[in-house]
Amino acid sequence: MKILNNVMEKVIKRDPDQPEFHQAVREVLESLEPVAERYPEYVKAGIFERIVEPERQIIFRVPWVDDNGRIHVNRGYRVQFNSAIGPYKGGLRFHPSVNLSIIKFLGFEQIFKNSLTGLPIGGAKGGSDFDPKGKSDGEVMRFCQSFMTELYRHIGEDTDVPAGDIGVGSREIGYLYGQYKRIRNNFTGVLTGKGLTWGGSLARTEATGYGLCYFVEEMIKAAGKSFKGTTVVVSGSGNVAIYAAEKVHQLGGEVIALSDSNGYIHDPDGIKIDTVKQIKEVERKRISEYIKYHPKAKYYEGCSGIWSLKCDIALPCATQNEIDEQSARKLVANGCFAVGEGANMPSTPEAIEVFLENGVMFAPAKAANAGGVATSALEMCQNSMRYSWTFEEVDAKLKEIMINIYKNASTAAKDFGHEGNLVVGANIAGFLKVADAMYAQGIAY
Ligand code: NDP
Ligand code: 2IT
Repeated sequence: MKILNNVMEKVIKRDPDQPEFHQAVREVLESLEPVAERYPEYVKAGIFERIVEPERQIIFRVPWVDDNGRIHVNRGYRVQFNSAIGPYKGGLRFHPSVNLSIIKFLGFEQIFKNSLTGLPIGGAKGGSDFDPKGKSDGEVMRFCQSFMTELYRHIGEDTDVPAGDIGVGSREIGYLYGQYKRIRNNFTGVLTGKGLTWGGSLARTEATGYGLCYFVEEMIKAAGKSFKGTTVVVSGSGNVAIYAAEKVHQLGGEVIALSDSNGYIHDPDGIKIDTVKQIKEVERKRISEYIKYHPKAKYYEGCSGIWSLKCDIALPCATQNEIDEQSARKLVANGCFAVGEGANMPSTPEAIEVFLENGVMFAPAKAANAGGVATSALEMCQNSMRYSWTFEEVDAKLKEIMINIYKNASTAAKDFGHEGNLVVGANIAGFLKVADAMYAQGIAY
């Protein structure tokens, strides 16, 4: 019998309606079986039971008024999952699909990801079922102000430091920060992803996408390969996707497709990143607009079709569970040799199984997309020093961090009998540091 089965059973019994959270916990617990065998003291100290239960969960009402004077009510969340190794840290997601299961899965993964960065940050996540799409700047601003009017009492530069995620970019961080500062009357690094003129870090915008490519580059280098001359498919067309695509180009690969929640574009001549930035970052329009600028490119409705395009490397950068078993099989059949997860949990467990069985090099999200939060931690560091580093300095630190994460995850995989399996390696390497800290800090009787 597996040692950790009963932990999983309790998680399901306690919250039977949280499938995404179960999915994230199951994967981690399965990876941690050899750790539970080697360290019975962690089992005895209840580390596994404790780590799957958030330290604190806050759910609150967010009322706001639209441009026509109508009142709307959304639900806000902040799940402060684990503070063993540093203040709670993790993004805010504004998307209509947001619920407690999704915020808990993201917060849980964040514990291990943040630990992997090597920097002193705990795990958290938050957000709302508010949909910024189609809203005016004024509406987004009033929503953010209302959201922060509750959130401010739960966060702080040494307590909990939120950032962006889906639907929360520099505009939203600006409105949230303005409201925090107004209420608290202090200028501190309480949020990351701030603008460059008010405490933001150079390279934070690019960090998740760039970091993903640095990680994948290191992973495929071990097999004697590189991005040079490869064909790459990137899903999504938001913050992570855009800067992953930009870095792929810089490293000599060709990105041929991007998507959004309506469909995908295929440009066999290579996606023109400047056009995508103009459409998505400046105009906030749909990715389908791309074909107006580049008529040789084609647009297809529906997002999953993007995985049937022939490519060498796939970088899912949109959302959870976007690659299922069928899509994974198509990628394998088309000769894809590496997958790097820019999004959080974009591959289903069945899809991961297909990749591993077929020898596809697989970079799991916790490790591969940790560059965003790592650079957030570098932003916190610069805020504390009241100083800022150059782009080159931050980018160099980011690259070093991603290479170290790869090394630590592959070493842990080998050490615990799963050589080459970075899913197991990242989960174990991330866990050990947090478990050690929880063990040392004891429990309150
Ligand atoms: P953005 O809001 O900037 O972009 C999200 C992209 O994904 C958009 O193209 C969006 O399309 C698409 N998308 C969102 N939801 C869905 C859905 N349900 N189905 C299909 N497509 C969807 O977010 P980010 O780029 O910041 O985040 C992307 C992923 O990366 C998320 O999983 C996030 O958790 C993860 N991540 C982000 C980090 C960061 O620093 N920003 C750090 C680490 C991970 P549309 O415009 O149509 O909604
Ligand atoms: O999923 C993630 O790691 C993020 N959205 C970034 C979190 C952060 O605090 O920068």
